[in-house]
Amino acid sequence: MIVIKIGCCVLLFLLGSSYQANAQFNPNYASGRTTMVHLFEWKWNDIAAECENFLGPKGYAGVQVSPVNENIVANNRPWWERYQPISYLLTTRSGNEQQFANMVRRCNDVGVRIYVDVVFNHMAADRANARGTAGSTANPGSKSFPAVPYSSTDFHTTCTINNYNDANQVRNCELVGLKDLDQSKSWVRDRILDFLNKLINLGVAGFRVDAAKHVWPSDLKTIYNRFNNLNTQHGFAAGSRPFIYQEVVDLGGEAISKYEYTDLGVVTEFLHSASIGKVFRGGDQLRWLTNWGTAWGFLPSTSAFVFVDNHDNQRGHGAGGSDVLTYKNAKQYKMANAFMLAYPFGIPRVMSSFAFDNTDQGPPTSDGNNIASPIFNADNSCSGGWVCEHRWRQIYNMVGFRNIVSNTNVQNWWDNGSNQIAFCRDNKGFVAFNNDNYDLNTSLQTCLPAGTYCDIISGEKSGSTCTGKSVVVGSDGRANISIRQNENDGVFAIHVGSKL
Ligand code: AAO
Repeated sequence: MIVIKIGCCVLLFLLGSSYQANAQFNPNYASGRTTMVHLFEWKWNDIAAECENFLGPKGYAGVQVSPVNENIVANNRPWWERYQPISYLLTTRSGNEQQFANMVRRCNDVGVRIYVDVVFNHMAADRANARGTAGSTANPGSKSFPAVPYSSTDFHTTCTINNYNDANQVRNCELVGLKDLDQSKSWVRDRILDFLNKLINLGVAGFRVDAAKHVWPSDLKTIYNRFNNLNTQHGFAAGSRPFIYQEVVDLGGEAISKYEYTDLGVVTEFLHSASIGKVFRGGDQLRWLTNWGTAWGFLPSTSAFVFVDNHDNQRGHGAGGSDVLTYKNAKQYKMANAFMLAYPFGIPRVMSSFAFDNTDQGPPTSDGNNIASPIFNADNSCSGGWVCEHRWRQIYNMVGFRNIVSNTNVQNWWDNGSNQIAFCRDNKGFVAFNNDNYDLNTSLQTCLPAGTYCDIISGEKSGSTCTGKSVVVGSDGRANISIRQNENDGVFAIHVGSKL
């Protein structure tokens, strides 16, 4: 420990394990990148190609991949079978270990990091003749998972979570019947660490910790502190620690608080998802967004992992309720994503979905079992059952916007007293929104140098022309901004890179 005294104040610089714990807040993104995408249920080979063909070139920083370890095979192959582990073998419907390793290598090579959704709160729930995606068998009813191996002594005693006001119950009982591992046991910790350190050695940059709310923070701390450093052969600086973002649902009013986890890593901010959905659905006025952040009850920016929707709440699982916006409300969804990406708050994740009609429906398949690859259209969009929100111009161009304006501040906030707002990010970018049912058409301060700029929402720069709306910024930084109420998009955005 180094102690420095300055006048009245004593600053302590802690080295060693607590220094390492701090580094768990850093996503380890390649320089100049800011935003990850969840490629929900994609196959490893398809993600590798997507890193090279689209994500790298468009400036995405990383990919959250679906769980990588062996899961139970459930009838009709619902998406949620992947949250019922059978073993830590790296074989799922997304691919095998060799394909996973190859994906991590290829993505890192083009500056796109891989984050794994890791499920270690629990194993699979009761099921007769349980069989996994790598061919392992188990008997969840007797808590026997021989392919790890785990036996009944590795689990908490059987009880059901039905009261979220009882923290002991939430952490020691079974979430929807999933066999609840006891992470205070050294055998259990060692198996989890073998699994996670193997992923680190394969080159991943961090983890989404599934159901972290259901694990004791003290047990998580012990596990996190034993993570290996990131693999320097994948371009990480020596001593880099895995990025940790923990799934803790806290909309208020329950026994467990998100703040119990902020010392350990970043935490999912579900209030951000619920609030941004409410605003852009018209339940709150856009002008109130002027203090977006902790004033809304959110975690501090550096602790907050933010998203418009996730794989649960886009289909009514988990938390956020009917306020959550999804691809099914395309105009408002694009506006919410554009605001999340334009405003300097939190560590954002873009959702990329497959289309669904019911909440259990799994990803598109070729034969009812094997996951089908997305089909790419000439305009960058996907078909074959894949929505690919991350390939919507209005979203990927705002990822580019966030990269360009990073480390700048909000300036010149403007609103019309209702649902039209605009702001600058220093002199790097300008964005405007119209969620009123009448046109926005007025002169606004863009803070940008004089010139003609291409709106990256209605189109994009193509050589020396713009495929969408363009605008002339005068020598005073002002421009006439127009977003008509009947336009496809309620956003207008320009930045120093979109100058013609
Ligand atoms: C499936 C079947 C079940 C079956 C089970 C076992 O659907 O019927 O019993 O298998 O055979 C996913 C699916 C589950 C699926 C599971 C296993 O969503 O349907 O069960 O795989 O295959 C809680 C947890 C949170 C969890 C969320 C879904 O705290 O960790 O439930 N999310 C993660 C994953 C998720 C996964 C798992 C965990 C399990 O992202 O995909 O499950 O690995 C309150 C609490 C929340 C709680 C919700 C649950 O939320 O605060 O902590 O989330 O209840 O409903 C308002 C409140 C809000 C409240 C919410 C809902 O919004 O403000 O606080 O209402 O009541």
